[in-house]
Amino acid sequence: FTLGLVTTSLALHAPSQIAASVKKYAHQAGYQVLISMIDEDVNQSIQDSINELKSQRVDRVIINIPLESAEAEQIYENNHDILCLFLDVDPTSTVFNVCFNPADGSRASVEYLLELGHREFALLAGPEDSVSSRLRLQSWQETLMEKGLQAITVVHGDWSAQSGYYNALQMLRETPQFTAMLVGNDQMALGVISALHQHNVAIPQQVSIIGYDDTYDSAFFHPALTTVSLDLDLQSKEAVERLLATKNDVTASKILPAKLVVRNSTR
Ligand code: IPT
Repeated sequence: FTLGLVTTSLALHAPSQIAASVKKYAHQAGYQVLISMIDEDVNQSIQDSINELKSQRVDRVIINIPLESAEAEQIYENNHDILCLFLDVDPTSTVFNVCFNPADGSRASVEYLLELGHREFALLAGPEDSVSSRLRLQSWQETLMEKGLQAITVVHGDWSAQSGYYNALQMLRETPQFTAMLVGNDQMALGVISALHQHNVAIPQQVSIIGYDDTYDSAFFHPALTTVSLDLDLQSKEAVERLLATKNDVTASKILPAKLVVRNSTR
């Protein structure tokens, strides 16, 4: 038995952790995993990947590509001969999915920083064309707005440490008055930490930083990163179980919680 995984770049920590866990749980269930990696979220190449997997007699596929609800529904419509489960869509979309609540952890991180007394916020979101990135940003902004606050700057990176580094340098040049930064993922936070260290900005004494993901490395950043923890292993487990348990297209989606983990990058 073979299960398919169509995934975004495995150079990113979260998708590579997901791929490792999908493989682990599929193996436990007696399934092999065929992985097809896509770099750009172009609809056509996702279909190419799916076709490739179909030609290898795969009939159940996990799709970890950031997709708008309409795009995911289109993929579902075009592939009635296989069962697709999506990992990176809006959890309220109608397609079969196992996704994280994009609001709970984002909200908790803003509230935590507000409790610590922060008022000057810089927001470093992920790419604009990623639905999870947009929903995280939206929750940060809504939570600030409820307190009558607004971020002093909002910029977008591409999830990489390098983009975190360069965006942080830009913020230091243009809007250096921030005392707290919310970052869309831990890899970008790693780059931010590096830029701040270089400019002798002390973390957390001068600037607090909260990341997002809590991948395996995040506790070993310097300082150890306060972040929103996504249980990617659990997401993979739920996805494999639900995909394999499904009979006659009776699909049960699931929303997983995300929670703030406080370490040493905030005060
Ligand atoms: C999401 C990660 O949070 C982010 O860091 C980045 O790796 C992105 O994936 C890549 O698409 S996790 C996803 C299951 C929402």
